[in-house]
Amino acid sequence: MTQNLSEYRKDFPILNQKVNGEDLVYLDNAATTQKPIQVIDKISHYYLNDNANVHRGVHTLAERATKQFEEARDKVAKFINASDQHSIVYTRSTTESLNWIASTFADQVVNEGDEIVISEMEHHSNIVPWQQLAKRKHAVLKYIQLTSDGELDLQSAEDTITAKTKIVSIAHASNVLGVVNPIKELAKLAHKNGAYLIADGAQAAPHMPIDVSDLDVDFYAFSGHKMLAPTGIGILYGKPELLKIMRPAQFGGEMISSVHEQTAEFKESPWKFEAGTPNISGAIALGAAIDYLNKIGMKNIQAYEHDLTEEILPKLLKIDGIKVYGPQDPNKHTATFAFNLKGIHPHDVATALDMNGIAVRAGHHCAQPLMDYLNLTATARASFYFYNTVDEGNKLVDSLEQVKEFFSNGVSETK
Ligand code: 7TS
Repeated sequence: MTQNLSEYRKDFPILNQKVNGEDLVYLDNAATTQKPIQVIDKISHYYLNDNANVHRGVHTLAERATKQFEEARDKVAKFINASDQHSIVYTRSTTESLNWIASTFADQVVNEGDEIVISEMEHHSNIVPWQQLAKRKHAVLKYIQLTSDGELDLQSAEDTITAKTKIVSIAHASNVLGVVNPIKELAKLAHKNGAYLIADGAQAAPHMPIDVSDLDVDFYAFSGHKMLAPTGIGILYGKPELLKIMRPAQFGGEMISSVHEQTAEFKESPWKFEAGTPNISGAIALGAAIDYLNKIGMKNIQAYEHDLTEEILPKLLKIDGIKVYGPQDPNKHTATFAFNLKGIHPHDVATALDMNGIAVRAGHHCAQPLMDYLNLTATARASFYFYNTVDEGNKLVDSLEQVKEFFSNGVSETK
C-alpha cells in the first residue's frame, strides 16, 4: 500500500495545490473526502453520453442510465456484504437514511413508554431524529455512557439496553473520539432484548471492510461523499424482511406500481422508498468510488490508516499542553484525532494551521452532547484518509508546535 501511495495521490488532482503558499495538507476527511479523477470522469461520461431518467423510458439512453444505476446498487450490496441488492436503498446521505428509519420503521414499532437507546458519542444526525420520535411517541431516549478513555462503556450498554428497549442506534465509528464501536456485540445485546440495532456507518464504511451480514445489524446508514463519491448520495441498508414492513418516507412518482383516485399500490423494496427522480449520476459515481476502493482493498486501507495512527498519535501526544480525546492506544484509535492545545481556542488553531496549508476542522463536530459530556465547547480535529502521508502527519505535528510558540509569544511580538 505505502509504495503505491504516490500513484494513488495522482488520482486526486485537488491535493496538488498550494494554500497560503504551502502545499495543501487536507486533513478534513471526516467532513468529506476528495474525489479521484475516475469518479469525476464517470460523472462527466454519464452526462456526456448516457443522461436519461431511470426506470421510465424504453429508449437506449434510459436503458443505459437504468443499467448503470442498478449496477451501482449491486456494487454497494457486495461492498457491505448484503445478501440481497433489494436491501440497498438510495438516499441523499446518512442523515436522510437515519431520518427515514426514525420517521417510518421506528415510528411503526415504538410505542408510548418504550425506550430508544443511543450513546453519548453520537453525531446530531443520530440524536435529533430520535429526540423527535421520542417526543411524538412519548417514548424515552436513553444514553449509553463512555469510559474515561472515551470508549463505549459495555457495562453501561448492558444496563441501558433492556426489555423496554425497542431501538438501539449507535455510530460504528466516532467522528470525534476515533473509536470503533463493537456493533456485532451490540446487535446481539439488542436482539436478546427484542430490540432493533441501527448502525451509523458514516465514519466506518469509508475506512474498513463492512459486513452487514456478519454484524447482523438491522439497518446500516452511510454517505457516499465520505468515501470518494459526490455529495447528495447516501445508502440505507435494511434487512429484507424489515424493509418489507417499513413504510416509505416519501410518496410520488417512481415508487408506485399503480395509482387510483383514492389509493395507490407501491413497488417492492428498494424502489418503494425512492420517490421521484433519484440522484442518478451520484449513484453511478458511488459505484465508481466503490470500484476505486476495491482496487486498493478495504483491508489495505484499514491497515495503512492504522500505520498512520501508530506513527502520528504518539507524536501528537508528546506535544506539551495538548489534550487528544479518545483512547491513547493506537490499536484502539482510528486516524481521526480531536484535540485541544492548552489556552488556545481551537478555531485559532485551525486558522493558524490553514496559514500552513493544513485543513482541519474546529468546532463541536455536530456532537454537542458529547462536548457537554466531556465538558468542552469545541476541539480541533485532524482526520486522515488513505491518500494522506506520514510526512503530512509530521507537518501537522510541527505546525502545532509552531502554533503553540506563536500564541505563547503573543501576536504583538511577531509583527
Ligand atoms: N454520522 C456521523 C458519525 C458523521 O460523522 C456524520 C457527518 C453524519 C452522521 C452525517 O453525515 P451526512 O453525510 O448526512 O452529513 N460528520 C461530519 C463531520 O464530522 N464533519 O462534517 C460532517
